[in-house]
Amino acid sequence: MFCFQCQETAGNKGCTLNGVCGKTAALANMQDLLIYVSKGLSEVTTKLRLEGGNISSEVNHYITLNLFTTITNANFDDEVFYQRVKETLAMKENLINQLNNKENLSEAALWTLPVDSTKDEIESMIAKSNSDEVGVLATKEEDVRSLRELITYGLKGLSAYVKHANALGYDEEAIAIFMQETLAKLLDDTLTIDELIALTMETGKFGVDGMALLDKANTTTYGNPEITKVNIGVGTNPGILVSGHDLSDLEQLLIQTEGTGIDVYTHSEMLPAHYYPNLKKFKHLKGNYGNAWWKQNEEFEKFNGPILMTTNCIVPPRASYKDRLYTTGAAGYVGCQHIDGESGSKKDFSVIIKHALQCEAPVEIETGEIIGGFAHAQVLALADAVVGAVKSGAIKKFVVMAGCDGRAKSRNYYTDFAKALPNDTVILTAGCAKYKYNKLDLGDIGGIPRVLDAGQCNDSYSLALIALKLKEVFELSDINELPIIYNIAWYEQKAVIVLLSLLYLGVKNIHLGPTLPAFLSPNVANVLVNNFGIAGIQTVEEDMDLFFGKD
Ligand code: FSO
Ligand code: SF4
Repeated sequence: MFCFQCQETAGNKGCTLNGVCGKTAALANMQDLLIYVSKGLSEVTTKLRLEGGNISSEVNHYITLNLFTTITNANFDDEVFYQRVKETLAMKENLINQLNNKENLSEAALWTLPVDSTKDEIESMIAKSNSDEVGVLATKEEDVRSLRELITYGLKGLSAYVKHANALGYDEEAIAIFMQETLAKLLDDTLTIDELIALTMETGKFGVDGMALLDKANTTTYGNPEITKVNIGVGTNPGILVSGHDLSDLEQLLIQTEGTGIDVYTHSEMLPAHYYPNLKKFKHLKGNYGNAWWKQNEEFEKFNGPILMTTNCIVPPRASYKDRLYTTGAAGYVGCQHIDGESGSKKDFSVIIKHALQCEAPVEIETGEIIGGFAHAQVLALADAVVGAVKSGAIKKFVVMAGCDGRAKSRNYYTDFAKALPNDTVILTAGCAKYKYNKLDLGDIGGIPRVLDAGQCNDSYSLALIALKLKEVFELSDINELPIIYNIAWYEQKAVIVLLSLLYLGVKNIHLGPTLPAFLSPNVANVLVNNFGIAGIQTVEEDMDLFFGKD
């Protein structure tokens, strides 16, 4: 195996024996094989479209979900990958038969399984997944590999956002076509470095489109997020804890638990669900339990009731609660029950509900409230106050601290950084990075809280819209003239698409930590540094001096 797609990769170089995330080498290779066959299928869909053929939304959604399933911490179940590889190959066979011109297809598009038996099929998949042709190191040239992986991880992040939009009935074929064309291009050895850099930027453009689509899906379905205080304590009823990002799964669970005496709690990235009018209306949506994804071992143990993982960010569960852990959608873990159901279809959560009724109420691990709901519509409703505060000098700077949280001790930087910020600064956040400072009492500026939480990682889109609005109000010609500092924490591939989207929107001088991605080769990192001013982080003291000047 060789995997360096997330920030916690071993030695900030690459996981080679097994994953820091808990992924085995065999699983890592099988995930790479799924990407490989998805590229092969995408080559065929792309060629068929050029011949005027029609590709069904079923195929589009299937490829999207393949990418999502390989995101860090999403799915640890080998069987799921065997099945998806097999189905991907079957779809491809069917489409290849429709191609008029079958010349010059790549090995990824041509590879098939033996037809004899399931056992042979799995052995054949394993052999292929272990071969040199599959995986990151199949690309020998370092800069080409770096750009190919940067684009692949961007597409993986984008796939998650698209899948959530699809679940709510929103779709944009142009995004699926771009994703497939790009996957096909990643097999093309004739692409130059410059062409790959251009493709990276184009990925950022579609990142913006994907986040816009999800924003439309979420706000049309559930209303615009509004300022909301969220309880972080617990009640006395048994509870179900919902983690991940899929609002549609949460809504269905809320409907199915109504009147059962069960309270539903959000965890980690599901916290922003409380901000949506059509979700907060459920009285038994009781509060948010715990913190960011990486603390789940301890917190899930104490929760007492069943936990539903709707997307990525599963930490291999302890035996003490493994039987209470359920997965759905792209998430999966061997030995944990998976709730089936296609994207957006009606799912039956009765087994979880029955389980919850036999459980004790959660152990209270903290008390109080946190405040959020500052997505674009809410902030624009407060625009006069915000603009007034900037004009009067009450707010000197905004600091975008969106992104992810993670296990590394070095991430305490973000807590210390938030504490050290001058009192006339406001933090704009989205994603699970917020758990590093959203329970600090940082106060407010004339009633405007100093931490404005827009929502999930995809709601970084809201932060971009807010920046664009401020640019317009202050009549600036360049978004970079705004008094905004970008100090973003990353962990997995959704943060990659957020980064590429911000670059596409023209944002410069983004600081990225706690480490720069291992998949950036020195030359590719230089391109980002020279063209976009991308930089890492230093100590809090050094960064305070850098951003605010020495006293
Ligand atoms: Fe991931 Fe980051 Fe959204 Fe967190 S991008 S790690 S759980 O912010 O959330 O999916
Ligand atoms: Fe390592 Fe991250 Fe890959 Fe897991 S996802 S194997 S931790 S690089």
